[in-house]
Amino acid sequence: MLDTPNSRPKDLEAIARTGGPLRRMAARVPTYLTDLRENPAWLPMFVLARTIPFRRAHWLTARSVPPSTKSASIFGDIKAQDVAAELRRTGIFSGLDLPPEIQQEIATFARETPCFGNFERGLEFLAEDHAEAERRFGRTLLSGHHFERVLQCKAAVAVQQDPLLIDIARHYLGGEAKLITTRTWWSFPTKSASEADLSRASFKFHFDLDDWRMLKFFFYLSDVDADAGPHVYVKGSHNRRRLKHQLTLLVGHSAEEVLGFYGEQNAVTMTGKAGTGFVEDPFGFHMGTLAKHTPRLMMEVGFGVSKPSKRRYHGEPVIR
Ligand SMILES: O=C(O)CCC(=O)C(=O)O
Repeated sequence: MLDTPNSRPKDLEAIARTGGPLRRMAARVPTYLTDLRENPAWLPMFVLARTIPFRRAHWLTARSVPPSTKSASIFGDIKAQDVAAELRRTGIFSGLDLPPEIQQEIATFARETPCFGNFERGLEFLAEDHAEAERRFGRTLLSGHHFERVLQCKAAVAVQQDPLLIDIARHYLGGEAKLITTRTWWSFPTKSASEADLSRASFKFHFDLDDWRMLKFFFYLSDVDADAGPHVYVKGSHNRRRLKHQLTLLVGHSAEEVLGFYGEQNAVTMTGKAGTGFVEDPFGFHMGTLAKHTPRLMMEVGFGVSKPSKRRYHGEPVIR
């Protein structure tokens, strides 16, 4: 989930993220139907994977881990077992930093390749033209995704294919772990957002429910300080769940409610220089915050255990 509202009521994804609970659920119905048509096994996952007993039962089906490949990783000598152990304990591991030349190549690609605003393919612009694009489209543009264009970038593909990532995914999720997402996107600060846009966009803790067991690797491709939209993760919330958060239909919950239960001291704000990388179990509560002054450029590589959704693969809410 990303922080991308805009003020037009016809934008279902914006309502789905920012409206009241009933409107949010109703707005997601077409998306759910698309998922169901593509993969009927999505429905039991969607209904049951939010509950701890069913998740634990599913985890018992994990296949054993095949031997690691011997090929060298761009991340150096990090042990997948150690990362998986930390993931099991806290839900997040940091210290997977990109080599500078890889970070620079992806950042250059992202600057030079037009992106799509607010997940809409009709809103295409170059990141440096963001202010002009907002005027041209008459819309607040909070995000810009490159969708499948990311695969034109050799360095991004090298990250996606790095042997350490699949090795960590297998040690954590089981031998059947497979690639399910690869995306790059900008999160833009914007002058034209109303106060309402900003307050809706900024803080919404949520958990991901795209598969039974998932892992997401995130890489900052621009420097991210407290004002550049850092990612926030609530440690421990991946395997301890308030009953209310298991029986809810909604994945998003207020910061007050989440921090009140899982503990403010467990919320980690991930800041770091361009190239900083971390991996998390996205069943734990997390969120992206709004970039206040400088755009944030991010890459995500996600792993799961089921057939990947075509819709989600490059971050697209619904394939239109
Ligand atoms: O933008 C971010 O930092 C968070 C992305 C996110 O919430 C997600 O991929 O589920």
